[in-house]
Amino acid sequence: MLRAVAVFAALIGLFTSAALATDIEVTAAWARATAGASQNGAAYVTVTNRGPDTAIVRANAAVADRVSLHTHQMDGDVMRMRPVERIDLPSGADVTMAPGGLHIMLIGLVEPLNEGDQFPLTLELADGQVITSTVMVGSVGSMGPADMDYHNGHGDHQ
Ligand SMILES: [Cu+2]
Repeated sequence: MLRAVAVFAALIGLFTSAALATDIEVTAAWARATAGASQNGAAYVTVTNRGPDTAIVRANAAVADRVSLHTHQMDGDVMRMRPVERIDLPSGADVTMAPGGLHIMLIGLVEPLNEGDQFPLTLELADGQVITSTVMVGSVGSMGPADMDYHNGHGDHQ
């Protein structure tokens, strides 16, 4: 299992800015390009926690005026986004954010997110750790790193 995790992390290493802290690893950080004139966006990360229970309690990114932790919940027949105070990172678990579920809401984007862009995202954890990852921006309909051409998308953007 550890080997599989390591290989997976290596495969998507170009997305990844592994935390210096040893117990928490962000193995994917991505966003969709914004559609049309949308002022808001969302980022998604996968976090592996090899340490004790903790939680994401805050996120920051310079690309947006405000960044908040969101989930989706059914409200009657309608799926709506809701802010959450924390996103739990249980010990030993992988927590994967994805469209339709947990996400990091980017409210009031400074400029649109375009496919191929990348930007830093900082996560603050309940135990005081601060982890900065590089978010890769995929297509408007991207479902995650697996369908993003990260080999061409890395490193030499202005
Ligand atoms: Cu949201």
